[in-house]
Amino acid sequence: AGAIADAESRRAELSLAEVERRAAAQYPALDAVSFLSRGDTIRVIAEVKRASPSRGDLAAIPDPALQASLYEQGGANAISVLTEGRRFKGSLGDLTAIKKRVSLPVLRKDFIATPYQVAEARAAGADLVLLIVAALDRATIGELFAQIVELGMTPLVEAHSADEVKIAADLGAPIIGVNARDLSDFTLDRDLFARLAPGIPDGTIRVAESAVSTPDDVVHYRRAGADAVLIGEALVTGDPVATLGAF
Ligand code: IGP
Repeated sequence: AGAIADAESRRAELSLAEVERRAAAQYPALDAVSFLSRGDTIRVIAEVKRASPSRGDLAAIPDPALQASLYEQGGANAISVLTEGRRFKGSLGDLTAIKKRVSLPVLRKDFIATPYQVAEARAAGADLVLLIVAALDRATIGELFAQIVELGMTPLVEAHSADEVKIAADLGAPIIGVNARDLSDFTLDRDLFARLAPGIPDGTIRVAESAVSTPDDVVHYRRAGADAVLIGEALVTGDPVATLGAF
């Protein structure tokens, strides 16, 4: 409900037509799949995240664009930006600023529920958009998925159960993320990725999300078949270049 209220308040600022005009005027989106495809080493999606409902304030991040450029220097393959304001203290302005500074694909990480938010993501320069299966009904996720592709962006579809992986796979998601954190009660299950990965079709980029903080965690997910890991907290609370170097 918060995300919808946020979207409503922004809608009062700019019309959908105006946002779509700005989206059409952007540089074309980068092909995130080529940046994240399986290689000799695991790929890293590095997240700019100030706070979360489960962990509270994490870091001030006075200059999100500098933060993201440190990730790029550290060897990250894509950047995730929390744009949700109320609980994560992010904004679309963060994404716009980051996109101007890095040459990696940038993910809009938010509770995307409306076509307006998807158009807004592209207008801000996003290359990828998160869709959370648990938060969307089948018709809506299908429509948003199609719109993301239509705008040249890549959907990253997040699942938390075998049924949700099936929904993501049926959509033809090029990238499927398994979130170790249950968004309904914030509990962590570090073995969930290993259990769900076999249900993710070959050719899909498999991403392990959340609570990755040590090189051992990365090795654990690599062994379980992850092509990429998505890391937030560990990079905003420590030295990002050193942390990424250790991975
Ligand atoms: C990053 P962590 O534990 O490294 O900070 O987690 C990322 O997985 C997490 O921010 C996340 C998230 C989400 C946040 C994954 N899916 C959906 C908000 C909404």
